[in-house]
Amino acid sequence: MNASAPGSQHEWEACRKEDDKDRQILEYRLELHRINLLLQNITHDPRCQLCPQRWHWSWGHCYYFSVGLEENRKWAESAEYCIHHNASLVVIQENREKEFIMEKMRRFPVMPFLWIGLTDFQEEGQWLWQDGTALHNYTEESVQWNSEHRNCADLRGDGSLFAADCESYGPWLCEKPADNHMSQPLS
Ligand SMILES: [Ca+2]
Repeated sequence: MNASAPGSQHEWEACRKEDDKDRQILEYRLELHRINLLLQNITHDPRCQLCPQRWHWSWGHCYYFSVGLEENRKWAESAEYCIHHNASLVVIQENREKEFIMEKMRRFPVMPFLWIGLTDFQEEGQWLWQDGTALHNYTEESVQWNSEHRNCADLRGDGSLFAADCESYGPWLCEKPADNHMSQPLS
């Protein structure tokens, strides 16, 4: 009988609405929690990062400067390091790539040179990049100090290239394509 009284009915309706509201708030909080977890997973997921840790992204590629991170190596050992990380010693194809590298080199206090993926040990004087392309195809620069015993090119901070003894120890620069689709430059 009490339940049918107008006052009680009103109270019951009010309670039900209050319950609905509480349930909705609870649902929103759960949803928020789920979204937070999702965001946390995404941002901590290495697949969502453009480059591995300590690699630098530029125009769809990842670059690794060994300076301050690894002991200096001979040219061939440097190349091996890159291959081991699914990369190669850098092949400088464009001006903007060279500028990116030079800009990075300026930030390191001590970086006399970097081993790069350019050699002439197949044929003296025929400088070839690791991908088989020739030096003169895309840049005016010549490799200075070349001789029969200097078959590995090093890159200086001012962008110039020098021939060096491949057995010398130095820092190096690896390069690989960034494999995440988000890393592609916007067109
Ligand atoms: Ca040479």
